Amino acid sequence: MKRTLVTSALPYANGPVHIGHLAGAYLPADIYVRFLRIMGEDVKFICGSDEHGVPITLRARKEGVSPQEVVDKYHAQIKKSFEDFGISFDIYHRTSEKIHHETASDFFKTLYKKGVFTEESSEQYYDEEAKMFLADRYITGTCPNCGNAGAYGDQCEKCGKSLSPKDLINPHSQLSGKTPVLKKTKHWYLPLDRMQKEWLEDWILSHKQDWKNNVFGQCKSWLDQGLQPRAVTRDLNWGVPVPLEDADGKVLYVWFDAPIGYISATKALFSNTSDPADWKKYWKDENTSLIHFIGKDNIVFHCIIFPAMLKAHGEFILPQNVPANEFLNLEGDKISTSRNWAVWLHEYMQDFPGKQDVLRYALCSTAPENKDNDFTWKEFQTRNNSELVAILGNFINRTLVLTGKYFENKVPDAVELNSSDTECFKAIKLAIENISRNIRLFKFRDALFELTDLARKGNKYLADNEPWKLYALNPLRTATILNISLQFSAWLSYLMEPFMPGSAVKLRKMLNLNDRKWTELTNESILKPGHSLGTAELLFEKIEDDIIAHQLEKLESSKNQNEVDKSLPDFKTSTSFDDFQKMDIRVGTILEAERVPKTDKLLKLLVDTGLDQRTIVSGIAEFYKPEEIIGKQVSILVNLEPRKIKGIESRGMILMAEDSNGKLAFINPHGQIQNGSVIR
Ligand code: B3M
Ligand code: ZN
Repeated sequence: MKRTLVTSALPYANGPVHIGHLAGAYLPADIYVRFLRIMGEDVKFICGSDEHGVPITLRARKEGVSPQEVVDKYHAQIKKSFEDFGISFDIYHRTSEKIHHETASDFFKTLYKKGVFTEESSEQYYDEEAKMFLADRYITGTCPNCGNAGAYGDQCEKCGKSLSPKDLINPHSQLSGKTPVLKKTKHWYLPLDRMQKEWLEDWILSHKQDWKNNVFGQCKSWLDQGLQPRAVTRDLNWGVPVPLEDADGKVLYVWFDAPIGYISATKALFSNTSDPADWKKYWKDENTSLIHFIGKDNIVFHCIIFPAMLKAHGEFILPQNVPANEFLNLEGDKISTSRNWAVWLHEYMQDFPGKQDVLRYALCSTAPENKDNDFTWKEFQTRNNSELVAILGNFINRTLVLTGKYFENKVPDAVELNSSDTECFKAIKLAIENISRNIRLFKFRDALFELTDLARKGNKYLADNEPWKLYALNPLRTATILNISLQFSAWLSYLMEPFMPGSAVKLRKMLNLNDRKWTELTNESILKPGHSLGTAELLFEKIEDDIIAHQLEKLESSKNQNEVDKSLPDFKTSTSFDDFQKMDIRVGTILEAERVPKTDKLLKLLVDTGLDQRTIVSGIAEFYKPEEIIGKQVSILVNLEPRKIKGIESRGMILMAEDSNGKLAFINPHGQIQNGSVIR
């Protein structure tokens, strides 16, 4: 029997889940898994909270609690919101569990003993009082570029300069306030450069046909730039300890341990069954298909790093597909946790109790499957009122009410089918094929369109035949029309299951139908004449304008009342207008972009300032890929003194906005404007 293991990205347990997460990694996976289950296939659906890494420790510092308290709080909230919404994981686990620490440690030890890792020592800042090495953001000092006293180890707030801790003048630790010392530290690296040459490039290229273009394209650009060795350990005290003698105070890099969380969660799933070793069938058997559902920002970890780890280990299968989605925006703006610009899943459940399927339908209909897309409350309302209520709900309701009215709520006989009747069965057969094919191709939008189109055909068939007018003249013909409309309804109740499971159950109750696998539905006429129906009720309800207006007000007000983020830097000392006037800031366009070799953070840009073209080195590589920023208009400080950075003369600075988690975003004009325009 076909076996499939499906995973969804493990959400960081440092905040709630929002609709962007659902659209990206959880809803498509749930649709896929529900479909495989209905097809009678062997599938397990794995997820859990990702509870390590600097974002967790930053959140803990911001909230003045321990990392464990942070993950306990958000793990519970995330787990509950998924359950309430109906994402049907077989297990929702967590990486702070012992079984995960053991699994990740064993995995690391296996690679270590096989000599997979390279080891490199380097000098890093160490806080002798706090007795710990300092992550970049835990070090502040004076910016060598502009003299700002509050610059961080990875970037200066004031001039936006990308820094490394050793660039800072008079550095001091954010933990103890003391001056840190440089101390030798060793880390272990995954030799992705060597693996690319040996097998990884060929393996990725072999997926050109079956992986989505957006996924394959991103992997190809990573390969073209040349993969670099990737550190798999960190000097942190929160995470999975590195299981080696000379590694105290070091933990596994969060992106090394987190994907192993899929394995440990599968182990946990089987730990209380009759054969706990059964988990191996899903990770070590070549007959299993491993499918990772993620957002596009996780592609490199699931298509390059995790497969490299699995292959190096030697006992595991590699992912068969990674159907990553692009990003979902909200009302024309990026969803942002720090700016509270999001529709939180737990809040949706409070505001729209029982309407999980409406959000599932809206998010699937507008899913960012191949490009970023936008969620608007207006479209949410339209999808509900014009499609779910006016087509699907209306058709079902009229069919059931008329059957109750004319045929004592029993399925009437179909006699002497004409061509319009037989066309209906052809439409049903075609819809089953198209929905199945599209789901297996991870084209959930297209699959859902087929479902809605089938309902539209049923609705048209009923409207064209007007049984409510016909009954007095020709009850036999009316019986046939309603019999066929009831077959439509019965098929819709099974075909909608992967997309809208709650409505499927509700409709089957009205039809007095039991749950069945699609493979058991061998006859086009599911409902036999004489079958008693249940009680008709509305499948969907109209959403009124005031409900939508309230959501828009709530969004706007939450953006304005954005929580005062204590980890944001304080305002700087006041400055004079004359000082400000000395800076010449222009709009410019990025013409070319490439990574600066052997650096993680730097991009070399060629920009058009309107008056000239010049090279600028910018510390944005962790947030932007070169190919995605070419042509973008940006704000540039053009009269900054030129500086040599990694041997490249950089003439000016791209101005960036940075949120409290250190994420960077361009400051660009709203709409195109002439290059060289002066920013005042
Ligand atoms: N915790 C979530 C993210 O990057 C990250 C996924 C881990 S999957 C193993 O949004
Ligand atoms: Zn500076």
